[in-house]
Amino acid sequence: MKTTFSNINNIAYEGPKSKNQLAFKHYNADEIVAGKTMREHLRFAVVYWHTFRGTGSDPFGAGTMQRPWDDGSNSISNAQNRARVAFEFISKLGAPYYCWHDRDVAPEGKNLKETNQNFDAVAKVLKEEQKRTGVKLLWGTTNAFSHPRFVHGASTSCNADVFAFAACQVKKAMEVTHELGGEGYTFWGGREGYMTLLNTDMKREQEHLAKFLHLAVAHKKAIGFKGQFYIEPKPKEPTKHQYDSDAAACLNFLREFDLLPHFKLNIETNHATLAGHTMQHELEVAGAANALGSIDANTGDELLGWDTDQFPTSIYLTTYTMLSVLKYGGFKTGGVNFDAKVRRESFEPIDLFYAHIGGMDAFARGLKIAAAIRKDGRLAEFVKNRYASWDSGIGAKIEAGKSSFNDLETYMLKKGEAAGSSSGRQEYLENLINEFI
Ligand code: XUL
Ligand code: CO
Repeated sequence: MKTTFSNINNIAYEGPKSKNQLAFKHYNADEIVAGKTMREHLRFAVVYWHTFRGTGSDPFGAGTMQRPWDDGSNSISNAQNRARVAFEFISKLGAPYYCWHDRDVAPEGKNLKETNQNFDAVAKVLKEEQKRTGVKLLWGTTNAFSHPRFVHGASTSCNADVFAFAACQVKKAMEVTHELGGEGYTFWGGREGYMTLLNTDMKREQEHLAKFLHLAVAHKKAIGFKGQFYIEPKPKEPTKHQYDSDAAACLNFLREFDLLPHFKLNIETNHATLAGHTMQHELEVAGAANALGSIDANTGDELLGWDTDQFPTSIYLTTYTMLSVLKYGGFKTGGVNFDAKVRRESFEPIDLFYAHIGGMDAFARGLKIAAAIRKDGRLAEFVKNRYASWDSGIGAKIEAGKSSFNDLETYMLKKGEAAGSSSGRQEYLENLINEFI
């Protein structure tokens, strides 16, 4: 096997004083934080697509990545060899999970039958490598957006044959996920949206999307796959408007079509930004609906307006993310999946290590800081006290559903004014967070 990782040892925890860029300074997998090991809290996953298929190309230039193990061909043997290299990387990094799209791991054949055979041939190696290294599949997904057949979308295509083809692809990818012991399956609606409403029957397309997801739920049951289904919100790119535009839109869609019990959300940082939200906002929307499933960890560039998928290094970002994750009970089936790519300029294989180590350390710090803020208790206490008027008297009566507009009028006519609100203390709270950063 041709690999360039042979000169790199397993990445070890060396502590915050270490100057070694090929060591963890904060991620200490076995260290207990808030009752669980960091490994159990964070459940890191490496993505196959950016990390092993990313070429570094952009709209203005060709690929730049040096990947000496990859012969650039679409052969099965190249795909199988790439899988072995991927597992060498993931296990040296010490990430417990990985994620793929069907088309990342195996090449498309000349028809569906051949494509499925290619997938099986590579899945066999994935299974061997999972067994050899202990690395597990966090979730699988389908690429139903790159091939020209998906020009008008997949399940929302105007062409019913495209819906059928995408269904076959999801069926197969779900079956392979099941075979590999995957803990979840993600639906990101690559081109499920529109470029212009002039040619789009939006109602019909959304009904088709719901029908598609119901068929997936039925197939899940049929094959006995127990993993969690996720929807990944994103507002735009590649289309002008994607139907799964943000957490709130996804939840509304799932509720409208009776799909909510079957899905949780996979929240991605850069998608939140594109939707005009913070990651924290999206996590809170999902968490409040008991639908926070997993996260795609990355970040955007504040001066670039697209999905740059950079590795997360901001401690504020990871702190706020982990505050929400811990608040809603931590990951069950989900995890911190690095849907992130090294920059086009960072083309050497070793950059893959630097990028992931940095992301893992940033999340380890976010976890420790969030746990410390929760243990300190002042933030939660402040929020609790802020709503104290709801814990007794008129507030408790309203919350218990025991009041009417007439009651409230009697109450307020007697009282005369709604006074007594206290300061929101944003600056005080921002300073409190900074005490821990
Ligand atoms: C696209 C994106 C996808 C999904 C899986 O922006 O995030 O890679 O995570 O299809
Ligand atoms: Co993603």
